[in-house]
Amino acid sequence: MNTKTLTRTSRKLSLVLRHKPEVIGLKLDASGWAEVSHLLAQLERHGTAISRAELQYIVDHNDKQRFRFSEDGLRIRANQGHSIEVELGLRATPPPKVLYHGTARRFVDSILRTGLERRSRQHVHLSDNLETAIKVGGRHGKPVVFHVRAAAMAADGHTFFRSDNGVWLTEAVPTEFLRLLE
Ligand code: HQG
Repeated sequence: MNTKTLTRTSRKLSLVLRHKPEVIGLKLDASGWAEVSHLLAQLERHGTAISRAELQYIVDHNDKQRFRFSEDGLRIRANQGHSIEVELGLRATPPPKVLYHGTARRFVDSILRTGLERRSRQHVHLSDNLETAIKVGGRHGKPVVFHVRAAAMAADGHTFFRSDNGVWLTEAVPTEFLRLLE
């Protein structure tokens, strides 16, 4: 599979496993899992035929490890990033002292007014390093980074989760825990 096809197929997987399974008539269970055989059949039916081995390759080589197979290899799901309601079953985990959130400059005023909201996704996404935050922010425009006092939030009763691919997730970040890094 060449790089272009790989990226295109990986994007399609993000779409159907996180946001719109219905575009290929895919069914996810309450925890976001799809049967691999059903996924491959529906992809083929909708013009994106790939083999089981190619799917394995995409899962193994995905830059952010966005997807994972179940232990028995029969099911697949996205590790995080869902907009559809799924129960990932992640364990509440104490966060590090500081986490980061990258966003675009044009969202700053609004974020300083209302805090970080999850918007269309299930959680606000945070990273434990600046580099990732800058990259995430760059997807939306000129990147800026917020410093999040995560341990203080946890002490205040906010719950944090860490997805299988290392993204920190929480419901919302109130303004008092946010500081814009200049
Ligand atoms: C912003 C990618 C105005 C928020 C990344 C963000 C991540 C507000 C945007 C994952 C706001 C939502 C998620 C407020 C939040 N006012 N804007 N009060 N609160 N926002 O894409 O965090 O490559 O849903 O700052 O790596 O950018 O897809 O979230 O800019 O892990 O695997 O609203 O997606 O992963 O945008 O990215 P998104 P995100 P993948």
